[in-house]
Amino acid sequence: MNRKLSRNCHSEQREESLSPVPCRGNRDASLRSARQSWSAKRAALTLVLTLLAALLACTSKPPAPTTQLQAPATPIDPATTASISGIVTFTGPPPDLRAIDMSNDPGCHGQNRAETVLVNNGKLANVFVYVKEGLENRSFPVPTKPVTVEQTGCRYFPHVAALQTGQTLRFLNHDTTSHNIHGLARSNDDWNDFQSVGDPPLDRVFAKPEIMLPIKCNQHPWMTMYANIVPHPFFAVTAADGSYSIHGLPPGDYTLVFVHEKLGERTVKISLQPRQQAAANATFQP
Ligand SMILES: [Cu+2]
Repeated sequence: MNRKLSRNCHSEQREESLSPVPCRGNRDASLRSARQSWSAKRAALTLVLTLLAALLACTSKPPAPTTQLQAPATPIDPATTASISGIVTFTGPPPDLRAIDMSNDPGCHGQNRAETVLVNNGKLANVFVYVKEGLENRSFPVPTKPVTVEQTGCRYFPHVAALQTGQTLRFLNHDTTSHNIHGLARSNDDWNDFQSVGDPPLDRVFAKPEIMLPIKCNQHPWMTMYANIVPHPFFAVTAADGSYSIHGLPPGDYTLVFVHEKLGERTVKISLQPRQQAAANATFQP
Protein backbone atom coordinates (compact mmCIF):
# COMPACT_ATOMS: atom_id res chain seq x y z
CA MET A 1 0.00 0.00 0.00
CA ASN A 2 2.75 2.33 1.06
CA ARG A 3 4.74 1.35 -1.93
CA LYS A 4 1.76 2.07 -4.11
CA LEU A 5 1.36 5.49 -2.48
CA SER A 6 5.03 6.03 -2.83
CA ARG A 7 4.89 5.13 -6.50
CA ASN A 8 2.00 7.50 -6.96
CA CYS A 9 3.90 10.16 -5.12
CA HIS A 10 6.97 9.69 -7.25
CA SER A 11 4.77 9.70 -10.26
CA GLU A 12 3.27 13.06 -9.14
CA GLN A 13 6.73 14.40 -8.27
CA ARG A 14 7.93 13.65 -11.78
CA GLU A 15 5.07 15.69 -13.12
CA GLU A 16 5.67 18.58 -10.70
CA SER A 17 7.46 20.57 -13.22
CA LEU A 18 4.33 20.55 -15.37
CA SER A 19 1.69 20.69 -12.61
CA PRO A 20 2.30 21.93 -9.06
CA VAL A 21 0.89 18.86 -7.22
CA PRO A 22 2.25 18.35 -3.66
CA CYS A 23 3.56 14.98 -2.56
CA ARG A 24 3.45 14.77 1.25
CA GLY A 25 0.83 14.84 4.02
CA ASN A 26 0.84 18.63 4.21
CA ARG A 27 -0.89 18.61 0.83
CA ASP A 28 -3.43 21.27 1.87
CA ALA A 29 -0.72 23.65 3.02
CA SER A 30 1.12 23.07 -0.21
CA LEU A 31 -2.05 23.75 -2.16
CA ARG A 32 -2.57 26.99 -0.23
CA SER A 33 1.04 27.91 -0.83
CA ALA A 34 0.66 27.11 -4.53
CA ARG A 35 -2.52 29.16 -4.74
CA GLN A 36 -0.81 32.07 -2.96
CA SER A 37 2.14 31.74 -5.28
CA TRP A 38 -0.19 31.66 -8.30
CA SER A 39 -2.06 34.71 -6.97
CA ALA A 40 1.22 36.56 -6.59
CA LYS A 41 2.24 35.56 -10.11
CA ARG A 42 -1.16 36.61 -11.46
CA ALA A 43 -0.89 39.98 -9.69
CA ALA A 44 2.59 40.46 -11.08
CA LEU A 45 1.38 39.45 -14.54
CA THR A 46 -1.55 41.88 -14.27
CA LEU A 47 0.87 44.65 -13.26
CA VAL A 48 3.15 43.89 -16.19
CA LEU A 49 0.21 43.79 -18.62
CA THR A 50 -1.11 47.07 -17.21
CA LEU A 51 2.30 48.71 -17.63
CA LEU A 52 2.60 47.26 -21.13
CA ALA A 53 -0.84 48.57 -22.05
CA ALA A 54 0.08 52.01 -20.71
CA LEU A 55 3.33 51.93 -22.66
CA LEU A 56 1.52 50.91 -25.84
CA ALA A 57 -1.05 53.63 -25.28
CA CYS A 58 1.78 56.16 -25.08
CA THR A 59 3.70 54.87 -28.06
CA SER A 60 0.66 54.31 -30.27
CA LYS A 61 -0.53 57.92 -30.07
CA PRO A 62 -0.66 59.60 -33.48
CA PRO A 63 2.40 61.76 -34.13
CA ALA A 64 2.07 65.34 -33.06
CA PRO A 65 1.35 67.56 -36.05
CA THR A 66 4.48 69.25 -37.31
CA THR A 67 2.50 72.11 -38.73
CA GLN A 68 -0.79 73.75 -37.98
CA LEU A 69 -2.44 71.94 -40.88
CA GLN A 70 -4.30 69.44 -38.71
CA ALA A 71 -5.36 71.86 -35.99
CA PRO A 72 -8.99 72.91 -36.01
CA ALA A 73 -9.54 76.45 -37.19
CA THR A 74 -9.97 79.07 -34.49
CA PRO A 75 -13.31 80.86 -34.89
CA ILE A 76 -13.12 84.56 -35.72
CA ASP A 77 -16.14 86.79 -35.20
CA PRO A 78 -16.60 88.44 -38.63
CA ALA A 79 -18.48 91.32 -37.00
CA THR A 80 -15.29 92.48 -35.25
CA THR A 81 -12.59 91.95 -37.86
CA ALA A 82 -10.28 94.76 -38.90
CA SER A 83 -8.15 95.48 -41.95
CA ILE A 84 -4.77 96.98 -42.79
CA SER A 85 -3.91 98.65 -46.05
CA GLY A 86 -1.22 100.96 -47.31
CA ILE A 87 1.33 101.93 -49.90
CA VAL A 88 4.97 100.96 -50.24
CA THR A 89 7.20 103.71 -51.55
CA PHE A 90 10.64 103.63 -53.11
CA THR A 91 12.80 106.72 -52.68
CA GLY A 92 15.58 107.61 -55.07
CA PRO A 93 15.95 107.07 -58.79
CA PRO A 94 14.22 103.93 -60.05
CA PRO A 95 16.65 101.24 -61.15
CA ASP A 96 17.05 100.55 -64.83
CA LEU A 97 15.26 97.38 -65.85
CA ARG A 98 17.74 95.74 -68.17
CA ALA A 99 16.46 93.77 -71.15
CA ILE A 100 17.13 90.04 -70.96
CA ASP A 101 18.71 88.30 -73.93
CA MET A 102 16.70 85.13 -74.54
CA SER A 103 18.11 84.41 -77.98
CA ASN A 104 19.74 81.16 -76.88
CA ASP A 105 16.31 79.53 -76.72
CA PRO A 106 13.99 80.10 -79.70
CA GLY A 107 11.17 78.70 -77.58
CA CYS A 108 11.30 81.82 -75.40
CA HIS A 109 9.09 84.36 -77.15
CA GLY A 110 8.57 88.06 -76.57
CA GLN A 111 10.41 90.64 -74.50
CA ASN A 112 11.69 90.05 -71.01
CA ARG A 113 13.17 92.48 -68.54
CA ALA A 114 14.73 92.22 -65.11
CA GLU A 115 12.10 92.63 -62.42
CA THR A 116 14.12 92.62 -59.22
CA VAL A 117 13.16 96.18 -58.25
CA LEU A 118 9.92 97.26 -59.93
CA VAL A 119 9.19 100.94 -59.32
CA ASN A 120 6.27 102.83 -60.80
CA ASN A 121 5.97 106.56 -60.00
CA GLY A 122 7.91 106.05 -56.78
CA LYS A 123 5.83 103.06 -55.66
CA LEU A 124 7.35 99.63 -55.15
CA ALA A 125 5.75 96.42 -56.44
CA ASN A 126 6.35 92.82 -55.34
CA VAL A 127 6.77 93.54 -51.65
CA PHE A 128 5.46 90.70 -49.51
CA VAL A 129 3.49 92.08 -46.55
CA TYR A 130 2.47 89.72 -43.76
CA VAL A 131 1.58 89.42 -40.10
CA LYS A 132 4.70 88.02 -38.47
CA GLU A 133 3.58 88.09 -34.84
CA GLY A 134 0.24 88.14 -33.07
CA LEU A 135 -1.46 85.04 -34.48
CA GLU A 136 0.55 82.33 -32.70
CA ASN A 137 -2.40 81.00 -30.70
CA ARG A 138 -4.67 80.65 -33.70
CA SER A 139 -5.00 78.17 -36.51
CA PHE A 140 -6.63 78.61 -39.89
CA PRO A 141 -8.20 76.43 -42.56
CA VAL A 142 -6.01 75.68 -45.57
CA PRO A 143 -7.44 77.02 -48.84
CA THR A 144 -8.24 74.24 -51.30
CA LYS A 145 -7.66 76.48 -54.31
CA PRO A 146 -4.06 76.38 -55.57
CA VAL A 147 -1.96 79.48 -56.13
CA THR A 148 -0.96 79.36 -59.77
CA VAL A 149 2.37 80.35 -61.32
CA GLU A 150 2.35 80.77 -65.09
CA GLN A 151 5.48 80.28 -67.16
CA THR A 152 4.97 82.46 -70.21
CA GLY A 153 7.70 83.97 -72.39
CA CYS A 154 10.25 82.23 -70.16
CA ARG A 155 9.17 84.30 -67.19
CA TYR A 156 7.45 83.36 -63.96
CA PHE A 157 4.23 85.18 -63.24
CA PRO A 158 3.68 86.26 -60.55
CA HIS A 159 7.26 87.11 -59.69
CA VAL A 160 6.36 87.02 -55.98
CA ALA A 161 3.82 84.40 -54.94
CA ALA A 162 2.20 84.04 -51.53
CA LEU A 163 0.30 81.14 -50.02
CA GLN A 164 -0.43 79.24 -46.82
CA THR A 165 1.32 76.19 -45.45
CA GLY A 166 -0.46 73.14 -46.84
CA GLN A 167 -1.80 75.02 -49.85
CA THR A 168 -0.77 74.01 -53.35
CA LEU A 169 1.58 76.07 -55.50
CA ARG A 170 0.81 75.05 -59.08
CA PHE A 171 3.19 75.61 -62.01
CA LEU A 172 1.86 75.78 -65.57
CA ASN A 173 4.02 75.80 -68.68
CA HIS A 174 2.49 77.83 -71.51
CA ASP A 175 5.78 78.04 -73.42
CA THR A 176 6.96 76.06 -76.42
CA THR A 177 10.07 75.13 -74.49
CA SER A 178 10.86 73.10 -71.40
CA HIS A 179 11.47 74.50 -67.93
CA ASN A 180 13.22 73.08 -64.92
CA ILE A 181 11.62 74.48 -61.79
CA HIS A 182 14.21 74.50 -59.03
CA GLY A 183 13.20 75.60 -55.55
CA LEU A 184 16.09 76.53 -53.27
CA ALA A 185 14.22 76.06 -50.04
CA ARG A 186 15.81 76.57 -46.63
CA SER A 187 13.05 75.42 -44.26
CA ASN A 188 11.17 73.17 -46.69
CA ASP A 189 12.52 70.48 -49.01
CA ASP A 190 14.50 71.51 -52.07
CA TRP A 191 13.06 70.37 -55.35
CA ASN A 192 13.94 70.26 -59.03
CA ASP A 193 11.13 69.43 -61.45
CA PHE A 194 11.41 69.15 -65.20
CA GLN A 195 8.33 70.39 -67.05
CA SER A 196 8.31 69.90 -70.80
CA VAL A 197 6.06 71.41 -73.43
CA GLY A 198 2.46 70.36 -72.84
CA ASP A 199 3.19 68.63 -69.55
CA PRO A 200 0.47 68.68 -66.90
CA PRO A 201 0.69 71.16 -64.01
CA LEU A 202 3.37 70.57 -61.39
CA ASP A 203 2.20 70.98 -57.81
CA ARG A 204 4.21 71.75 -54.69
CA VAL A 205 2.92 71.84 -51.12
CA PHE A 206 4.94 73.39 -48.31
CA ALA A 207 4.73 72.05 -44.78
CA LYS A 208 6.65 74.88 -43.15
CA PRO A 209 6.53 78.66 -43.31
CA GLU A 210 9.26 80.22 -45.41
CA ILE A 211 9.78 83.80 -46.57
CA MET A 212 11.26 84.68 -49.96
CA LEU A 213 12.00 81.12 -51.04
CA PRO A 214 13.91 81.52 -54.33
CA ILE A 215 12.70 79.51 -57.33
CA LYS A 216 14.93 79.32 -60.41
CA CYS A 217 14.82 77.59 -63.76
CA ASN A 218 17.81 75.45 -64.67
CA GLN A 219 17.06 75.91 -68.40
CA HIS A 220 16.86 79.71 -68.31
CA PRO A 221 19.16 81.35 -65.75
CA TRP A 222 17.29 84.66 -65.79
CA MET A 223 14.05 83.06 -64.62
CA THR A 224 13.60 83.78 -60.91
CA MET A 225 10.64 84.11 -58.62
CA TYR A 226 9.98 83.92 -54.87
CA ALA A 227 7.39 82.00 -52.88
CA ASN A 228 6.27 83.17 -49.45
CA ILE A 229 4.58 80.64 -47.21
CA VAL A 230 2.91 81.56 -43.93
CA PRO A 231 0.57 79.58 -41.63
CA HIS A 232 -2.34 82.04 -41.89
CA PRO A 233 -4.23 84.01 -44.55
CA PHE A 234 -3.13 87.50 -43.50
CA PHE A 235 -0.68 88.53 -46.19
CA ALA A 236 -0.51 90.41 -49.48
CA VAL A 237 1.90 91.34 -52.26
CA THR A 238 2.11 94.97 -53.35
CA ALA A 239 0.68 95.69 -56.78
CA ALA A 240 2.32 97.77 -59.52
CA ASP A 241 1.13 100.95 -57.73
CA GLY A 242 2.68 99.82 -54.42
CA SER A 243 -0.68 99.19 -52.77
CA TYR A 244 -1.73 96.27 -50.63
CA SER A 245 -4.56 95.38 -48.26
CA ILE A 246 -5.13 92.66 -45.69
CA HIS A 247 -8.67 91.95 -44.48
CA GLY A 248 -10.43 89.87 -41.85
CA LEU A 249 -7.95 90.23 -38.99
CA PRO A 250 -9.26 89.69 -35.48
CA PRO A 251 -8.63 92.68 -33.17
CA GLY A 252 -5.24 92.48 -31.47
CA ASP A 253 -1.61 93.57 -31.43
CA TYR A 254 0.44 92.61 -34.45
CA THR A 255 3.86 92.88 -35.99
CA LEU A 256 3.50 93.60 -39.67
CA VAL A 257 6.54 92.98 -41.87
CA PHE A 258 7.25 94.23 -45.38
CA VAL A 259 9.81 92.08 -47.22
CA HIS A 260 11.49 92.84 -50.54
CA GLU A 261 13.66 90.27 -52.29
CA LYS A 262 16.61 92.67 -52.55
CA LEU A 263 15.89 95.72 -50.40
CA GLY A 264 15.34 94.00 -47.07
CA GLU A 265 12.61 94.29 -44.45
CA ARG A 266 10.57 96.95 -42.71
CA THR A 267 8.64 96.26 -39.53
CA VAL A 268 5.55 98.02 -38.21
CA LYS A 269 3.85 97.39 -34.84
CA ILE A 270 0.12 97.84 -35.09
CA SER A 271 -2.75 97.53 -32.63
CA LEU A 272 -6.13 96.81 -34.21
CA GLN A 273 -9.43 97.67 -32.59
CA PRO A 274 -12.65 95.91 -33.64
CA ARG A 275 -13.71 96.90 -37.19
CA GLN A 276 -10.77 99.29 -37.51
CA GLN A 277 -9.47 100.10 -40.99
CA ALA A 278 -5.85 100.80 -40.22
CA ALA A 279 -3.14 102.17 -42.50
CA ALA A 280 0.48 101.01 -42.52
CA ASN A 281 2.97 102.26 -45.07
CA ALA A 282 6.62 101.48 -45.66
CA THR A 283 9.48 103.06 -47.53
CA PHE A 284 12.49 101.37 -49.13
CA GLN A 285 15.69 102.92 -50.41
CA PRO A 286 18.10 101.71 -53.08
CU1 LIG B 1 12.72 77.97 -67.90
